[in-house]
Amino acid sequence: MRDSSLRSSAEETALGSWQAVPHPAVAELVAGLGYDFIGIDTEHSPATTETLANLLRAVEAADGETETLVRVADDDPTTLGQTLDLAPDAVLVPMVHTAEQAEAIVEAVRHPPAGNRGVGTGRASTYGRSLDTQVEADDTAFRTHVQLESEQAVENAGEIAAVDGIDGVFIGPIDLSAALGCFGDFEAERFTTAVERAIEAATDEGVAVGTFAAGEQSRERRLAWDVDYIVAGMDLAHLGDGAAAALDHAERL
Ligand code: 3PY
Repeated sequence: MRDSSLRSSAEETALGSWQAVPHPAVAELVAGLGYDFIGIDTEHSPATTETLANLLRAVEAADGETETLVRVADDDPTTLGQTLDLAPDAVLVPMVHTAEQAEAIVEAVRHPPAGNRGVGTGRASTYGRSLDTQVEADDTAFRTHVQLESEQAVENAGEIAAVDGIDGVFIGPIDLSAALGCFGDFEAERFTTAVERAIEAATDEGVAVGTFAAGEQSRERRLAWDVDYIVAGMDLAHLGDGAAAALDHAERL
């Protein structure tokens, strides 16, 4: 099994929290709670590259041990390069459907000669002061995870996971259920079959497997899946649940 820091240990599932509210206070608060990682969303959030830099700083300042997994907006090489210049621990690329797409992603995140990522003078190279080590450490400084969330992606899960440079796959339950025509029905046979297939294929290739499990029911169910890391909490859900519960309580007094 290839080592992945998104796995606490072989027996223990790494637990993360998802950040969609792009404010450093949220990153700092949640990172101080003891999660193994914070997943920072830039696909479905208003976070800009500039805000992302401050979120990463806030997580690091909070305890120095919580890892950062940034979900990028897309697989565009510019998006990937700009994100990696900010030095997250891992990137998560959404909507990856084929091994060819995964290969192109690996090429985009590696500097020459392995790939074609441009050399930047960002955080990852301490603002240009360690360009040489940044390029040398290229393959080990961060990990690359891809999101499987379509029928085609599940069919190709083994090939995608086998691409050299892919460190993990992440099952997107909502999009996968939508793609399979059973949106939100996580008990549907075609959904559970697809999930089992994706997990088995990726595990056979020795890469980490993660997924969302941010609600109580999904935490219970998906911790039983053979996955290495889960997103166990989500800022917007906590805020909504807490606000609704406070209102409900006040109205009943
Ligand atoms: C999924 O669950 O499919 C997601 O990617 C949610 O953003």
